[in-house]
Amino acid sequence: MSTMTLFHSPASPFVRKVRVLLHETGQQERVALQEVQTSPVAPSPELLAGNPAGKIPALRLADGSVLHDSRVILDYLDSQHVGEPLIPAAGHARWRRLTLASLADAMLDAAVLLRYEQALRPADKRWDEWSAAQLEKIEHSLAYFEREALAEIDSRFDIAAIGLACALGYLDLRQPQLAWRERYPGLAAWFAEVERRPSMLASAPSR
Ligand SMILES: N[C@@H](CCC(=O)N[C@@H](CS)C(=O)NCC(=O)O)C(=O)O
Repeated sequence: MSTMTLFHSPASPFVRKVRVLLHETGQQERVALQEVQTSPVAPSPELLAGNPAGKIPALRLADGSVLHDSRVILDYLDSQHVGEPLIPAAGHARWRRLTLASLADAMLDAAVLLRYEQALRPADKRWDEWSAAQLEKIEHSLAYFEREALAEIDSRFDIAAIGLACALGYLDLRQPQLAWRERYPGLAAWFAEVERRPSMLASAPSR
């Protein structure tokens, strides 16, 4: 029976990270999904009650307390299973994998801001240079993963790999015109493998 509630929306890549980790660690049944509509200009009142920032994911625990954001939720859920942790407990591996996960999050931050710019901001208020700068952050991050971190990412489907997989999936969903596979064949080959994992299939965003 579910003892926790995950506030979510089907397309959120930050929520997807949580859902992938739940699946990879066999904890899906412990969490019920509760869909909320939220945006920077129209935060969900229900969500605000648990997360004053009005963002998803937020996870309500059995005692009624609420955890956010995705990094905190992933850390918590990784401490709740008996398998090999997906966040290394200590040492160099911990800081390296968390740094790679953070870079994947930075890509997601840029991609989500870009999406708001394109879908929410009135056309007469858009700032092209600002959007271009977000795209550049994504491009620099993709280049780093391809050239500096591919073997590391490929070595284990953990916190860093989950973050990158969800970021690439989100680019496909919202920025398909980027055609990132053409410039990053190593990432493309890696993603072709991991997007077939049951955890990725079960959490695939609806279009
Ligand atoms: N740092 C946060 C980012 C979460 C985030 O940006 N979520 C988006 C949906 S994908 C959101 O709730 N946006 C509403 C807002 O920005 O007010 C995390 O890792 O959970």
